[in-house]
Amino acid sequence: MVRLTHREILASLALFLGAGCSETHAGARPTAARDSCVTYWAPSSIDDSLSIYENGARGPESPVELLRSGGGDRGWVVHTRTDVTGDGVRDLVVRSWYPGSAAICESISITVFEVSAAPVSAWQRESVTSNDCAGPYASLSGLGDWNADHIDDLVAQGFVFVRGASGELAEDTQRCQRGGLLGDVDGDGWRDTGCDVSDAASRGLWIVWGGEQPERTMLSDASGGGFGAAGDVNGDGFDDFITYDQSGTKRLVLGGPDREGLYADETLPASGAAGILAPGDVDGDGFDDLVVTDSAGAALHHGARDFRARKVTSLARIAENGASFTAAGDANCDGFADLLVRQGKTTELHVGSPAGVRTEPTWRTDLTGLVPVFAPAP
Ligand SMILES: [Ca+2]
Ligand SMILES: [Ca+2]
Ligand SMILES: [Ca+2]
Ligand SMILES: [Ca+2]
Repeated sequence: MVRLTHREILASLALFLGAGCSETHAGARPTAARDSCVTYWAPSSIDDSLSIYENGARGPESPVELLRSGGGDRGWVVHTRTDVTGDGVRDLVVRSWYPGSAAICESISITVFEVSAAPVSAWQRESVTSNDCAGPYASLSGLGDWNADHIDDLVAQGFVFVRGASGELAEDTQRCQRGGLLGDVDGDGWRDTGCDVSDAASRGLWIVWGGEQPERTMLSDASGGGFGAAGDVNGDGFDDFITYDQSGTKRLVLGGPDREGLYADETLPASGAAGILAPGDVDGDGFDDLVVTDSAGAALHHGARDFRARKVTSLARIAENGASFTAAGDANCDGFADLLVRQGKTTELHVGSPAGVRTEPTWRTDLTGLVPVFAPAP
């Protein structure tokens, strides 16, 4: 059974919607506890390794361990936002791929590292492999509990992988083109999931409501769009999320107890296509914030009781056009959510503060694939 811990409720997810933002996840509310801190993994395309960093007061510190197996010939893609083993702790899902020898086919392997409070060397591995030339698993996302067995599942390139009670990963017959955890939208203590279903019989955007007996509600009968978690931007205790349609228009939907009464509050941003990232509460005021990227640049939209009256802070001094943002969780363990900013071959950590994102980076690395991983909840 997967019940939400307090920390998991606060963990927001993110949305990759085109130029600007990287796929990511995050979320931290100011707290004296270290449980909001993250550990960093740096996938390296140079030496086929995964480096693990631990956090210090200024951010990630020297790598403490290296994994060298399973990276494949073309590197790693790491996904961290789901709990596929059902123990209440998010796991690390790694996709690695290998070029085919004869034709254009590639072999793709998805490996689940079970994350726990135990030393990393104790992690278990599970993997599935595809030799499907037509559809290698080029994307990965967490799905929440798709088949109602209280164990989180995965979506890889439109294929649903369900995790069985005995630990195996198996391909489901249903298609979910894009899916992901939205947080606890209806406030019942169970995580809820969004899914864009492309099957003709059930085409549309669906929400799978977590619970002892999970239910599904269709939000829209139009397929070709998707969801992204937004955290709780208006601080009412119900997680909010973003939907986007086939044209790319994104709308903020505020969570609430009425599953049938959800409505889109506004279009984000008003000017059109953009990336939206949910880093958590960057300024520590108790409202989760959003990083919105559009043609005018990137800005931090500060969460507020009335989100329409929110404050907006430009991030132009932190990143020029072309930079990508990744939620960093609370990398320096001060209770404020932080941002990773990647520009060219450099990744910088910009930490949150009461005024917003600090302009000067506290940490810099030449690793471009850095992926934050949340520490296990206490
Ligand atoms: Ca719920
Ligand atoms: Ca809310
Ligand atoms: Ca805030
Ligand atoms: Ca911080």
